[in-house]
Amino acid sequence: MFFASCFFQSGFCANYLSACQKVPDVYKELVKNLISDGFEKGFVCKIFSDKRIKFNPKVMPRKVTHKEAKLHYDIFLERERIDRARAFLKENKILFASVERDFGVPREIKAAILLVETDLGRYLGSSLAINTLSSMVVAKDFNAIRPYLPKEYNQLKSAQRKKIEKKLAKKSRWAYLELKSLLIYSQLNKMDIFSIKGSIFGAIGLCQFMPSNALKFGVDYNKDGKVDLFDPADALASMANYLRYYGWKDGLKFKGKLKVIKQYNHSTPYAKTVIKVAERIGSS
Ligand SMILES: [Ca+2]
Repeated sequence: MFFASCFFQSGFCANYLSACQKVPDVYKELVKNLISDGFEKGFVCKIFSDKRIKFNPKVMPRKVTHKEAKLHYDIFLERERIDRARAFLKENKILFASVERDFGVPREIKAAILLVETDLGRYLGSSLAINTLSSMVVAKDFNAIRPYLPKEYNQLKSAQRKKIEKKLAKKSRWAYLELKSLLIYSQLNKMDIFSIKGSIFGAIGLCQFMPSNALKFGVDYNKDGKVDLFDPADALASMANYLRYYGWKDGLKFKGKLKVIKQYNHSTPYAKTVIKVAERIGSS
């Protein structure tokens, strides 16, 4: 079918072939896999031959050595941040009330998650999600990422090395699924993939969803025909939709709340911080 259209539309064909030839070597196998998984060749080659496509081998070591529990969450309890969260809630009062009515998750919890995740939208990540996820997919070889690992990883025993190699393979497979979701998300919502910034692990939007969750839980709350997680209305409703799916309901006790919020980020210090921040936002 493709070659037939190539035959009749030689201009398109030439563009397509030259785009595929420009795909950097590091991404050739990835592009091949995406095409065999059903993505349209022209679409994938155009993206991966773009000058904005970068490979960052430092992404994967961060994923392998990341320790969530060590992060300092206390900063989110600072007065200045709580005040800003309260002001944000006030500015978006109608939206928060509407989402709370439709999904039943308290506005203070949502504001607290927004504060912790993206500082209320101030920090949405500095890299393009496509680059972060693609880099993670291909950076699965231990020797290739070795220079970027912390010193303690320099002299690993064979069993430890095997463990890391297994972890790399697993994270690479995970990143591939997320990359596919990101491509689908951008197509479905007609978003330019090069406009989608992400966290160091490829989470996107005000609510910092991984792309697979954007597809599963994303809500077009402002009814403009697309799920835009960079839009406060869609981001808040999607977040509430996610929390409701994982068991948020009225009357949850502390342990129940903790359990649901840990589905958002698998860290007890994170979940405890969100609850504390929400309490402070709500108290006058
Ligand atoms: Ca929308």
